[in-house]
This record gives sequence, structure tokens and C-alpha cells, in this order.
Amino acid sequence: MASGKEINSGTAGEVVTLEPLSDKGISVHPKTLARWYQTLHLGRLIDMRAATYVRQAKGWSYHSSCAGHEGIQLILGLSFRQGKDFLFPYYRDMMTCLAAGLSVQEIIENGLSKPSDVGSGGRHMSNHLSKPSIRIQNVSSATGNHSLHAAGVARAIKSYNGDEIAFASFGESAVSEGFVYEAISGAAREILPVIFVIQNNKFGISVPINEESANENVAKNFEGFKTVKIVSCDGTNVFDTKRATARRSFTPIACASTPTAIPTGRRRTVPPKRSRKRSGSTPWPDSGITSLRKRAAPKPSLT
Ligand SMILES: Cc1ncc(C[n+]2csc(CCOP(=O)(O)OP(=O)(O)O)c2C)c(N)n1
Ligand SMILES: [Mg+2]
Repeated sequence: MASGKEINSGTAGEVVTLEPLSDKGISVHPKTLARWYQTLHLGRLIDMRAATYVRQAKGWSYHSSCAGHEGIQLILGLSFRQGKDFLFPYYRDMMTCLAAGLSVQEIIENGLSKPSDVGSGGRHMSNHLSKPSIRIQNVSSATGNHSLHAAGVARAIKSYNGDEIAFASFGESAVSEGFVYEAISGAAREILPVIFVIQNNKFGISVPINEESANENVAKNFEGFKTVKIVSCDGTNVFDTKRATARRSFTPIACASTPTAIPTGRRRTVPPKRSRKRSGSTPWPDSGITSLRKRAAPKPSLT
């Protein structure tokens, strides 16, 4: 191993040299770090297993990998308070849902469209995860559509003087949809307790960001919306995402838009949708997982 660097294998036999994950000045308890690493590692195993199910034509009729999005998804999932807040995840939010309270079995039952699937009894598309019993909401596959549902729920929360939060998560391309603007505009006007999390991987399927939006950081499209607080972070870095999503960032909660930025050169490399045809030997991005392992489990006995 090169000194001060991390080694990660992408595809079999490939060795990628990585810079250590910057902690951005955030101090995290070792037990919390270990929990983060365990969840990230488990999520990656499920994600890779899903791609195998696709290749075997056994499941995941639809698979959108969360690889490269894990930083923001882990912290989003852990920010969600089970049975209290309302989470509206999108089809790429597997890590979010794992961290938020779906079990491995529940995720796999969704992927295999089993009647026991807690979200829809196997009737919804795979990778569209939900668990209504703890308030992880079932959403449609019309991208970004659930931003309106989240704004509506936030309106109810405010009407009932609740302290719950509605989280809506989607990709940067979905932000081009008119209903996302309606949701953010309405939430801004009524100052609703809703957080819109924009996971910016700079592509909407194969359409690059410069053909989607004038602002590469699409959250900046909402800068003129009075009461909207815009928070930016590196969504590939759990520490930076933790910094950005600290509760105080959202107090008082108005309407916050949190884009994730994947730095140039570290763009997610797994195809947006792993089809049977395309699922090949694309390297899996590290997302700081290997680097985090060193911090979370420095003793050999734990590795
Ligand atoms: C309303 C609507 N339009 C088009 C589609 C087809 N579609 C599915 S995923 C996708 C790209 C979404 O890209 P983005 O929002 O950036 O999310 P990403 O998959 O990159 O995370 C599109 C256009 C759709 N599902 N719903
Ligand atoms: Mg995208």
C-alpha cells in the first residue's frame, strides 16, 4: 500500500489509489464511525448483489445503483427519525433506506418482487423502496413527483403544529420538472418543514448537467426563493454531508435544498441503470468506504 493512500479494488484485479477521506473538521465518535462503516459496507454488498441478480435474470427488474451517492444517502437515512419524520426516497436511495430502517431482507424482498415486500407486496418496480410502517413513503417512478407529496405532508405537519420533518430526495435532473419548482415554491411561501435533497451526479440517464440546467449546482436555481436555505456539500463524503446536514443548519426550518456534488474525476462510474445488456465490468466507485474502514476499524482484530 502506498503511504498515506488507500487501496481499493474496483473490478476484479483492478487497483485504484485513493486519497484519504477528509474529515472536514468534523469530530465523530469511534462507535458512530464504526456504525457508518458497517452500514456503508453492508449497503455496497447489497448493491453489488443486486447487480448480480440482474445478470442472472433472477431479480431487480430495475436496478439503479447508489454507488457514489453513499455519503449523502447514509447521512440522510440516519437523519430520518423512524416513525416520526416522513421520508420520500427515490429509486436510487437504497443506502438511504438501509440507514433509515429497511432490513436487508426487506430490500431483497423488494428486489425479488416477493409478496412479503413491505412496500408494495412486490407490485411496485424493484429499487423503489418504502416502509410505510415507519414512514418511509411509497413514491411513483415519475422522477421528482414526490417533492409535491413531501411539501403536502409538510403543510399538514405545520397545520397540526408538529415537529416532524418531511424529506424529499431526488436527482438533479428531476429538478427540471415543473412540479419540483411548484413544490419548492409553495414550501418557500408557506415556510414548511421540508428538506429537498438533490443528489447531483451530473447526469440524467445520459444527458449531461449542462443540458439540464444553467447552474451546475442546480440548487442555485432556487437562490431567489425567499426563505429557501441552500446548503451544498460533497455527497461522496460522509463527514462533509454530516457537516451540511447538522440540525442547526435547518433551524428554523424553512425549505432547504441540499445538493450533492461529486467532484470532477470522482463521478459515479456505474451506469445510471444497470440493464442486463450493459451490466459489465464497470468499476465501482469507492465513495470513501475503504478510507472510512481504516478510521472505523484501525485495529487488525476488527478488520
Ligand atoms: C417525469 C419523468 N420523466 C422522465 C422519466 C424517465 N427517467 C427515469 S430516470 C431519469 C433520469 C433522472 O435523472 P436524475 O434526476 O438526475 O437522477 P439520477 O438517476 O441521475 O440519480 C429519467 C429522465 C421519469 N421516470 N419520470
Ligand atoms: Mg442525475
